[in-house]
Amino acid sequence: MEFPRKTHWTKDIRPELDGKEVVLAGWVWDVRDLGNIKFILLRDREGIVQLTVKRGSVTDNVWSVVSTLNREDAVVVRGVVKASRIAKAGVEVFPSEVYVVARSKPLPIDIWGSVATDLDTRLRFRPVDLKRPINLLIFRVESEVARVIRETLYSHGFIEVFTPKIIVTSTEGGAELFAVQYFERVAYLAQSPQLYKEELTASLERVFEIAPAYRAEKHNTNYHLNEFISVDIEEAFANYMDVMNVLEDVIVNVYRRVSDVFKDELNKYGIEVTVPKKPFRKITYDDALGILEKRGLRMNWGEDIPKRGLEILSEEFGEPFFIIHFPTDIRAFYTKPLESDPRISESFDLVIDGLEIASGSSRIHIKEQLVEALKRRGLNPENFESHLMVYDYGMPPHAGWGMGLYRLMMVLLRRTNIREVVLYPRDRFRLEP
Ligand code: AMO
Repeated sequence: MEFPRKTHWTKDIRPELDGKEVVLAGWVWDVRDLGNIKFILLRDREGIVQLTVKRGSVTDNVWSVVSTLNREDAVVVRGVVKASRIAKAGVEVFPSEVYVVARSKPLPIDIWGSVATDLDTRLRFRPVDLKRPINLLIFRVESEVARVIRETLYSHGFIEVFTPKIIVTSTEGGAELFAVQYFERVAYLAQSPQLYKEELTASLERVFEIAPAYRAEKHNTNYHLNEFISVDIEEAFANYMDVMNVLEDVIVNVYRRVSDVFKDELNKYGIEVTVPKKPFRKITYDDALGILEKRGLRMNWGEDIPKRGLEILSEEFGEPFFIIHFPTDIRAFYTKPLESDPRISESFDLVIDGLEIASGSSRIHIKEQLVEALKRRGLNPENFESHLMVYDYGMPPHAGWGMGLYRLMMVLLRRTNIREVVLYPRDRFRLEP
């Protein structure tokens, strides 16, 4: 079927366009039939606009086509914009041509909000669920978040890189690897770009990557997935304090941009975005243990702080904060110990609303020390030969972090389940759609 090309998004249909001819395209959100007049709400990615069709003012053909419309039929509409005092958005469109380019069956789930559907069912019908206006908003925000992260990192002199996701070594602990058959050998899906991004500091100096990471986590929680988008940076000639500073900029810019661009739309769903202030509070691991003890959560030195502990600390501080100086032994082998006290490390986690959003550190850049660190953790340096090579040729001191994009989206949009901010989540039990 021939049909004209879309000229405007629904959100662009404003009273200022009064009298102008436009071509819209999207889906029938709702039809209100008052006999000789029909109101059709047309939805596209950016919003909803009202089409007004009066019998006698349109051709018989348009009237009969419009009479057959059902919710979610895909349509292309040519029409004239009219400023209006009665229509909701102060504007409506009077169609002169209507093309039904695809018909829709009744939907398997309710996207209009009259019936609540549980998340499991929604994810089963995810391609349909994604038509819901809140979801359109979530994923438009996610795109903007990725954009502002990129802009901020470029402004700090980083360039975007792409490292292999099929690899041979574990970087973040062996238990969580997915094995893949790689012709006659076994390979693994990358848990993070860690070793590659570190190697790149010896050539490209400041790099970042936004890419999937794969972890065979067995726990099925509201904030773990088996595939997630990791935002990673690594910077040469820098330490953990320097890269924490970059992370603060990223976070503040993300919150500010989302607040600037989406404030009104988010308010409709009761979502408020409060822009945090720099610099973020920094407490040491030891301080954290002290505070938790006072609040009745006793921990042994050297244990990882549990989720409940992070929640208590967030209740205490409100704003995003860093925990720094973790015990060296609970961090990955590449983490640099403090020169003054090697039991603790130049490491940090960023916590927002009781959730770990990012973690990072200064790295060991001296080959002998790195080999020692591998051995201390029972890892065989021979398996890391291709990585260790770069340390022979002027490896600069460096530091970096990794941030879970979906975790950031969760706290930013105050979603309680990470799956809400993922198009097609991969968890312990979900491999499709
Ligand atoms: P880490 O293992 O802490 O550090 O991961 C970095 C960030 O990634 C997110 N994340 C996850 N998000 C969803 N589902 C998961 N299963 C999951 N696992 C981790 C979290 C976490 O803070 N290489 C280091 C980073 C570095 O030091 O540069 C690393 O991977 O938000």
